[in-house]
Amino acid sequence: MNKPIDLRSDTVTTPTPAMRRAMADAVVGDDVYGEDPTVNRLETLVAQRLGKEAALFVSSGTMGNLVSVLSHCGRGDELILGDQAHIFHYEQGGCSAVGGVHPHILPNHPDGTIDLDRIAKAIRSDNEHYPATRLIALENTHNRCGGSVLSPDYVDAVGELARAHNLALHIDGARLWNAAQALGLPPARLVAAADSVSVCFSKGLAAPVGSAVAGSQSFIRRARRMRKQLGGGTRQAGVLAAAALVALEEMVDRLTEDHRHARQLANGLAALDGIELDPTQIQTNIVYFKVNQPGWDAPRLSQALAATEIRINPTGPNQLRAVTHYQISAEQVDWTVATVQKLLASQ
Ligand code: TLP
Repeated sequence: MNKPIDLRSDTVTTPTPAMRRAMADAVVGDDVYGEDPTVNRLETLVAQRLGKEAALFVSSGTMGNLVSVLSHCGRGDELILGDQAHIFHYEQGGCSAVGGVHPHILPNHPDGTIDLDRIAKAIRSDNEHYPATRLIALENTHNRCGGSVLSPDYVDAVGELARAHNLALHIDGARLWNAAQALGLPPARLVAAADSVSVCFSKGLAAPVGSAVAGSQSFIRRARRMRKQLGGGTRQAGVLAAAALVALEEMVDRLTEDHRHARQLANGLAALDGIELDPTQIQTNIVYFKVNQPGWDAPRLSQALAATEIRINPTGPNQLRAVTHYQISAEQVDWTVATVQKLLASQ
């Protein structure tokens, strides 16, 4: 068996041979002067794929989200987002720490949505006591909601609500490519209602580094300034953009394989005594499951698996998350299920 079997995240993927070749051969220039032809080509392609006027290469998904929030909001402005959002949980509170932006969290449903009427009620009226609501943020696919996919109709409805109140809509699309594959729709359709989108090349698409934000020309002009302010104006970034171009051109269609492996893993685990999960809920490449066997909890199972070179992170006292990706095969999935079964049976 090919080991380690690293299911901690799709961020662990390493670049493909085609990416390494493209990186070595990349034509580069100084991107702060706008003179890196490979970065420019990537930004044009991303804007096209997302149906937006322009795009900007950034270092990470976290930077893409922060640059977007800073471009839409000033200090003291309010951002409405789900209580399970990556921006809220895993980005060092950057919106408030760096931007002075006030997060207004609303409950996410398990499918990643937030009730429209809750959003409508959360939008502040014009009153000197209140912060000014400026932005709504959604996440697609939704990481902490099990890789769930937001429907284009839902996103459109949130966009309509945002426009009716003169607010902007941002989509954290770190795994938008997975959502598009799962729905069989072009990514642009999924973000038609959004004023800004961030997407990643370094998750399921296996590029070593890089994300992008997309939106109108005026949004991207501001985003360029915000990226510079954060220290993210990089120079010969074409070596990275070259890998991201391969990611976009060669790695999107194969995401359905990761989704198939996630369903295989979920079906296998769901059949085991001591494991709790509903495999019908798996839509993309993320599988959350619970261990409820006496004597076992998530940290212990994670450690026992690590000792067999299978890496799965605990995400709560009894919950773990496994993520399938380019470097996980069907055989490794079966091996993982069999190992979990053996461990739980051994006490
Ligand atoms: N998510 C990582 C961890 O940070 C949890 C993972 O392993 O899933 N948006 C979403 C929805 C994400 O899942 C992530 C990464 C990001 C943004 C941030 O991307 P990076 O890691 O490039 O800053």
